[in-house]
Amino acid sequence: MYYQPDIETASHEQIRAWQSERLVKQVRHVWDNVPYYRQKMEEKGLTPDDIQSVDDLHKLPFLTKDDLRECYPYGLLAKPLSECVRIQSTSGTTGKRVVAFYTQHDVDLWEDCCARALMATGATKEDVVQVAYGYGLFTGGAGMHGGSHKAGCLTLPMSSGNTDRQLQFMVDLGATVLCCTPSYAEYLAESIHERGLRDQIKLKAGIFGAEAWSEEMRRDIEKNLGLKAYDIYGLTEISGPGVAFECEAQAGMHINEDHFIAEIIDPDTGEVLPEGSKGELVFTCITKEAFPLIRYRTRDICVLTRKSCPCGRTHVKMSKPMGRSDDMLIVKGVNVFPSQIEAVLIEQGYPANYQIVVDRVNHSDTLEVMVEMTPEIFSDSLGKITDMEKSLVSALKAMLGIYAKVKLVAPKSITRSEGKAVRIIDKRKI
Ligand code: DLL
Repeated sequence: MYYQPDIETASHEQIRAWQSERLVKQVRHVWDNVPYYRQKMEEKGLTPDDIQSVDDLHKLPFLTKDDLRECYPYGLLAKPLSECVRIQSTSGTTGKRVVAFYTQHDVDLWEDCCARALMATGATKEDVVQVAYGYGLFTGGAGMHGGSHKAGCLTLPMSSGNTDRQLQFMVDLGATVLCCTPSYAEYLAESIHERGLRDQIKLKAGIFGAEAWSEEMRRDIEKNLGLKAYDIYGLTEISGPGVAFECEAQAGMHINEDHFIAEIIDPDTGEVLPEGSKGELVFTCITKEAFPLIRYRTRDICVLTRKSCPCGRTHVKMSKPMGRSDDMLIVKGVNVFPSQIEAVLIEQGYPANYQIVVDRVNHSDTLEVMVEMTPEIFSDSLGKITDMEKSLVSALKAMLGIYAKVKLVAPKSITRSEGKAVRIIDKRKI
């Protein structure tokens, strides 16, 4: 059983004791096996002996996406490759992807976390779980799939897309739990309504995450799909979905504190902030073997609380992420950095004067890139604009993995700003 009351309702003191013991071991493991992090510790004059408990965590250096890029692909690996059984991946800042490695033990603990998320919705082995997160390098499909197996549910490995097939299986096989992004859940709800299938749907719970969604969206989805909608949070670097998950109280996500230590820091100074402060979420993996990131800066802005939860779980809760301390956008569930778009433009010979417009049309995100031409490119472009745009579309697709509409515009037509360039216009209301 993956609802583990002895762990999930343990006292705060017990949790801290586990964390201290595991942290000390983990720091030693990383020191011994990851020369990059060892050097970072040495630069701060630290050795593993300086870390005796969670109280010493703040002394350790942070890791960021830049460190991941510098160490790509194997530089942060803490186990021999021969002991790894899986990679998952997500986009990085300038083209280099984030590649996370897992031993079998790591896959197991990740799936345990996802199983906990499922059990928190009341799922049992009588349930039919439709996993409509993408399968493949993205962690959504694989994580929830493994969690569903562990929880003993009948698992429908649908992956994302192919809405007709999703709905056919949902009806024919009587799916009771739906796992997908909240925007896809909205789209499915609309398709169900259009096809008049509402009476044939048996869904009772949905586990939606990987992107920001509002309470208003929650109410809409709950009403239109006739289910209770739960939030789930995670990131590839730390394992994937299931780092934190909502319980029946639907008021914040419990972080699996027996595996991850969470801190909130001031994104500008790096100073650790007291409970209840809004700041950047930082994670330390204390049980992972292959890719055990220490003090990893997620760039997600949120608040942590230890207020007691009616569900009885004692693990600290995080609020929904309220934004980011970097410029990452999530479009159709895919992480997109303006720097990736800029790199493509420069590589294709365009000046880096562009504007990204993100919108949500019919419950689906749209991405448009307006690219300013130089006077030379402009005078050369007569009759060739469509081809030039097409070639940028395919270069962007190769970089980002999703379609972006491209519009080439005349020199000096993108409004100049007096301060920082306005690169992103996000029209979605979240
Ligand atoms: O999105 C893992 C995941 C899959 C989580 C399925 C939940 C469900 P990445 O692609 O690495 O991993 O993106 C991680 O997505 O830093 C947040 O900015 C954002 N994010 C994830 N879950 C939520 C959520 C997966 N529930 C990045 N609410 C994170 C808001 C979320 N943002």
